[in-house]
Amino acid sequence: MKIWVLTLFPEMFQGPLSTSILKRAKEKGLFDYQLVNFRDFAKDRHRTVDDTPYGGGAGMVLKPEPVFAAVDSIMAQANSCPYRILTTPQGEPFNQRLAKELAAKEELLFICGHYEGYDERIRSLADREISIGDYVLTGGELATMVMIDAIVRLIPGALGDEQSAQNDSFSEGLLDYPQYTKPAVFRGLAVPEILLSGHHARIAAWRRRQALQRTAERRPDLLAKLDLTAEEREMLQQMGYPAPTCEE
Ligand code: 6GU
Repeated sequence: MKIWVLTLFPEMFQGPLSTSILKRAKEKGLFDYQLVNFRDFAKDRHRTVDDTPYGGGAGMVLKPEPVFAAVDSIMAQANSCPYRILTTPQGEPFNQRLAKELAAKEELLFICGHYEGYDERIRSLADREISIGDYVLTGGELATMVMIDAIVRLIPGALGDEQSAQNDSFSEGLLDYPQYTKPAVFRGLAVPEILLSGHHARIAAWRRRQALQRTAERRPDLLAKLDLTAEEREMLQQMGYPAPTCEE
């Protein structure tokens, strides 16, 4: 996978992209990235990227010309046609399903919005407008890094253990079950007996039950979207959670 990032602040990306899983994924050749500063595409002497809004009002707005010129340049260099994402708090909410969808693309281009906003015509450059949550960031850079992290770890081979991405919270629409490691008792807190039993089928059933319970307690909104088996509905009922039904 190739990831292009259009940003006024390429230096912000150095930490996350050169650490841990992302660093290793790049070293393994699983993905590559290129940071492009669209200020380099501003034509005037002062390399201006923003201007005052038509119609008045506070703040500055990103100008279309440097962003369009930068996207043109990237499209000319790209191998395939990158799937273009515009970061904006007004976008579609990012989630694990979207991360999986984007992880299957050959080439991505993130356009990081900044300042108080951008000229509306910039939106026409994007295939998708995405937000990472209902709060306002000073720019799209952190949102882009969050998305790159969630996407790249899903590329086969990026995580050491192929199982671990499948067991993630949300991968099946459920939160994760609780995990423990040694010691068996720590400060009086014991690891659940079942996990020490070596009984794989019972452990799997316990984990499923824990994941269901956790999701019911913390994220009933997720539970409502699941295709539960009759047995799982029964299990939830016994734990005191009303069997959720999906009313279309
Ligand atoms: Cl993608 N951009 C900005 N500026 N703020 C956000 C966001 C994106 N997602 C949530 N808040």
